[in-house]
This record gives sequence, C-alpha cells and structure tokens, in this order.
Amino acid sequence: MALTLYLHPLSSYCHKALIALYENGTPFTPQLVELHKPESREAFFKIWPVGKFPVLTDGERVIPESTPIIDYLALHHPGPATLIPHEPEAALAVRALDRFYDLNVHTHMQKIIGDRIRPEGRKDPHGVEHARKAMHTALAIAENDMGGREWAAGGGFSLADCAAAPALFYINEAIDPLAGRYPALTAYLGRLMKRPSYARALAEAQPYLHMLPR
Ligand SMILES: N[C@@H](CCC(=O)N[C@@H](CS)C(=O)NCC(=O)O)C(=O)O
Repeated sequence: MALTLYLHPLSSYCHKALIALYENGTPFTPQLVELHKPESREAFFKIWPVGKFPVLTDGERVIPESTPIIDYLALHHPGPATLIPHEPEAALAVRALDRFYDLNVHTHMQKIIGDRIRPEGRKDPHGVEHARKAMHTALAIAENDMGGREWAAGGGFSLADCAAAPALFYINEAIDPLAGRYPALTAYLGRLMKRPSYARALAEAQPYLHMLPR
C-alpha cells in the first residue's frame, strides 16, 4: 500500500516521524497540513479528528502519533535501519528513552514555545515556569546519560534518537542554547543535525523557520 504522511515541515513531532522514514529511505507522499487554511484543516480533521500531526496513512489504515508510526513502519515497511532493536532488553531501553524525551523534554518545549502564540491575557506564566524547570531537570539527566554515548540508548541510532532530535533542536534554537550548560547534549545535537535523515528534515523546515515563535 502507498504511504502518506500528513505533516507540517516545522512540526517537531513530524520531524520525529520523518527521521524514521528517511533513515530507511521508505517511499511516502508528504501531505502538507496547514491548520490556518480551512480547506486543509477540514480535510485533515476528516482523517484524524484529534487534529494533531504527524499522521501516517497506509491505504485505508490511519496511524496517528509519532511513536506508533515508527512502530508501524518497523513492522510493515522495514528497511536497513533497525530503529527498534529486536533484542527485548535493548528495545525496552530504547522505548523508555523515547518516552523520556517525549514526556519530559518535548512536552515542556512545546508548552514554552506554544505559550508565545497565546494572545495577551491568555498566557500561562506559571505553567511556563513549571515547564522550564521540569525541562532543565530532564536535560540534566540526559546530559549525564549522554557522556560517552554516541546515540541516546548507547547502541546504534534508534527510535530514541528520532525522539530526542527535534526536542533538543527546538530548545537550542528557540528557548535556551545548550552550549555551555550541557556539553554532552551540545555534541549530541551536533551529531543529530549532521545525520543525513535529520539534516534533510531540517533543510525542509528551513523555509518555515522564520515562523517559529521566539
Ligand atoms: N503525541 C503526539 C504529539 C503530536 C503533536 O503535538 N503535534 C503538534 C505539532 S508538533 C500538533 O499537531 N499541533 C497542532 C495542534 O495541536 O493543533 C505525537 O507523538 O505525534
């Protein structure tokens, strides 16, 4: 079946799915979703009424959420890159880190940047302060873990790196530079950005980066 990825090139969670697709050279059709355009929005909400991207479709099958998308690709469209190790303990470590980066880093990054587009009087300074503290707690843990590691889980490039890359990229780009405070994460982000799969997603995001609320 033909794969379609509903996405926006600026979306951090779409980067996560794109990295997985590009790692394996998996053929797919990108379908741009522009939520501010009623036609695009309506067409996308018909496919996934929750309205969050990325969403992958494979024929009639609809797969929302970045991690299940990567799971689905591993199961039904495998390629040379094993993003989820076959060995159960190694897979557990990768999945744990995927959750760690999504829930303890990415979520807070989204909260901080998302608050910037709220209208005056509807902002959430308390929530942003909490997110910033929690994000730095998680970054300190990641910094400690990354010392001596090339990729997040300590083995080959994996789902955990797909999760880490966009979260670290946007924190560094639009919240707090990693350099100085987090040397191991700075070096890790450098490796992620040079990785051809993420370099490609970033090149595609480039024309939209001016839209990032800073
Ligand atoms: N847990 C979801 C999160 C997806 C998500 O938050 N997507 C954002 C873009 S990065 C989105 O769709 N934002 C539009 C909105 O919430 O209206 C995943 O892993 O895919």
